[in-house]
Amino acid sequence: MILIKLGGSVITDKTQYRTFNRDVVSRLCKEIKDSGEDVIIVHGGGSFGHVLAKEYSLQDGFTGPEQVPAVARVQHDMRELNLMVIDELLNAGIPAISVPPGSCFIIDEGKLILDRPEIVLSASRLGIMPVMFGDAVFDRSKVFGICSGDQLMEALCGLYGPNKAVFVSDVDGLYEKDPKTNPGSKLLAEVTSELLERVSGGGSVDDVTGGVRAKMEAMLRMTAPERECVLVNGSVPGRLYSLLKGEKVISTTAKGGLR
Ligand code: ATP
Ligand code: IP8
Repeated sequence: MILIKLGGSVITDKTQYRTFNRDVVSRLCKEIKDSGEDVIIVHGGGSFGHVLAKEYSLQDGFTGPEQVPAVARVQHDMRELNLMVIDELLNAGIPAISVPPGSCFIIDEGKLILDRPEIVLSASRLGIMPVMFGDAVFDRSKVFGICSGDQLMEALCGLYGPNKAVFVSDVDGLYEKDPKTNPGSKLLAEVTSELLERVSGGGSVDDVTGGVRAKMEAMLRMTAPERECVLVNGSVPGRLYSLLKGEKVISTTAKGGLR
């Protein structure tokens, strides 16, 4: 099976609070359906999650009562985004349900703990895709925190043991520098721990979960001899479909684990 994260950079406009890229999501859902592959999708927050989380420093946990309405608002906005993604999956003919990560995960000592795996497993055994997403989640020591879609990918990798993990974003892969601000930057077909040290890469806009660097670290941790971990551009029509069908496409593959 294949795990796919639809990144916030491709499903939303990360520079405009709560802007959903419906046409792109609709196309990506059709590409996934047409591939005929057995997949589970996770999605990121984009401008439905990062804007308020950053404004109220929700990633740092509880620091003051002014954060409390923002925790509720981020959960609200993320559910709205998730239901819009689910709508497009259903329209594409993929039975899918919303699984807010707080319903089965808790954060403990900075780690995401899957304490109720039967919720996701019951859905997937029935042929229904449980769709999780980056969100504000309760934390045993910091009261709450932000769980990213990339962390969920790692947790689901442990649960399902996929043979491929695909991270869909709005760039062709990992570059030496952010291609949006450095147009001549070189695309890396493969990334290792050593190469990642030479890469510069926060998010292109406000991002509370570590941007492309944290994503590459998660991808490197997920690598295994029998598993391919790839970063691919979902803004280019047909590219995700081709990758799912096993064709070689422009992308970055993580190799060799995180050292
Ligand atoms: P989200 O975290 O909201 O789900 P995402 O998973 O799509 O979003 P981002 O964390 O936004 O991914 O990372 C992708 C962004 O990182 C790109 O839009 C790109 O502009 C930016 N970026 C910064 N540095 C680099 C780099 N060296 N190579 C590639 N992209 C980079
Ligand atoms: O977009 C973070 O998840 P990500 C979600 O996968 C929020 O990094 C709520 C900021």
